[in-house]
Amino acid sequence: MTAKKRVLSGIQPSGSLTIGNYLGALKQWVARQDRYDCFFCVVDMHAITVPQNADDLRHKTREVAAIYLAAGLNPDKAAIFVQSHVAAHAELAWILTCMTPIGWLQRMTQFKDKSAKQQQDSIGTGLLNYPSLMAADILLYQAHEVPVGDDQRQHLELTRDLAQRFNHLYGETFVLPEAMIPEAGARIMGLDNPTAKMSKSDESEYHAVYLLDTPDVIRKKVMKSVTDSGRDIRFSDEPEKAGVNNLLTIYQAFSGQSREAVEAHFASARGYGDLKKGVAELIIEHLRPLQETHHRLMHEPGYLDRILADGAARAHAVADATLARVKTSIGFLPPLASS
Ligand code: ATP
Ligand code: LTN
Repeated sequence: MTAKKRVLSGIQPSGSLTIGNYLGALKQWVARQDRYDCFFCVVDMHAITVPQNADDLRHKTREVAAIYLAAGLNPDKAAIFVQSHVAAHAELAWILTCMTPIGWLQRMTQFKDKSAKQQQDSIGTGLLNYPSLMAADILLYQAHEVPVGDDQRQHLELTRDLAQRFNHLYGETFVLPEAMIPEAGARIMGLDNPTAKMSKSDESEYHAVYLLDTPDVIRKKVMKSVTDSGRDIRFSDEPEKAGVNNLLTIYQAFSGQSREAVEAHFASARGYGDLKKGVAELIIEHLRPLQETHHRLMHEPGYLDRILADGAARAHAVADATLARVKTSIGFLPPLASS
């Protein structure tokens, strides 16, 4: 029997998860859990690269873990854990930080976007170093595949470059990971501004559909979404059709249908109102079971915490072995066990 390939991915507990997080990442994770050896973490150490309130961070960390389960991840198959519970992430991140040229980090689109939103003198160094930590997350587990949305493509390239650099300097150590980006739903755009990526930390009221939004709120947000002044319901790259394209993409990704089938479905629609109604109802229908399970899990914190403890133990076993090899390779003196 050949060993299963490894998969690792994570989401930051930096806000409430959106349908972008679900379609770009979570849905692909669930689809892989039977065929791969999976590790999924709640990346709280990444979340603190921008300021977080301590109580909110604790709450969001549990909430995100509960959403992983509610979305269909099975803790008997996939290891589900919190990044900061496995110290090897911080240790390997430091080692990789020392090997990461600053220029690589300064070129990252996410760094440029997020640092532009902050006062120059309050940008934490962690925001710049973020990709070295992400590389550590992935390389510790020798992950072959990393299912993520389109915005993470650049970070995966950097991870591969770092792995190659390390392997070249110290001998074959790391598997070179590949980004797995879904065909539909890899880049869901903001409902209020279809030229910007939907993001969980955007504070505008009509920007994102959150996975835990009530049906009424979902209807309201989708009905208010920005479209154009026409009535042509088709997929399109034209900038003015970005809103309609985004709604059709959301429909396609949730329904699993082809583009042609989605366009055919809306061929007899009377206008964008019908399109919006169709999209809102499909989202509501898909999120209902997830919301019910999530609600139940948040009332069982003991159960959730046990799953996270078990996940961290499984993560430790793999991560600590990789870290030990790395430390030996680079020349760290192994400590003698105390007597
Ligand atoms: P933040 O706004 O806090 O930066 P985010 O919403 O961009 O957060 P992340 O935690 O950075 O979410 O991303 C988690 C996963 O969800 C990643 O794989 C990312 O590519 C994916 N993802 C995030 N937003 C979208 C989106 N709009 N469309 C598709 N995938 C997305
Ligand atoms: N940077 C990612 C979150 C993330 C991640 C990872 C994704 C942190 N570590 C490891 C995949 C693998 C983001 O979505 N902003």
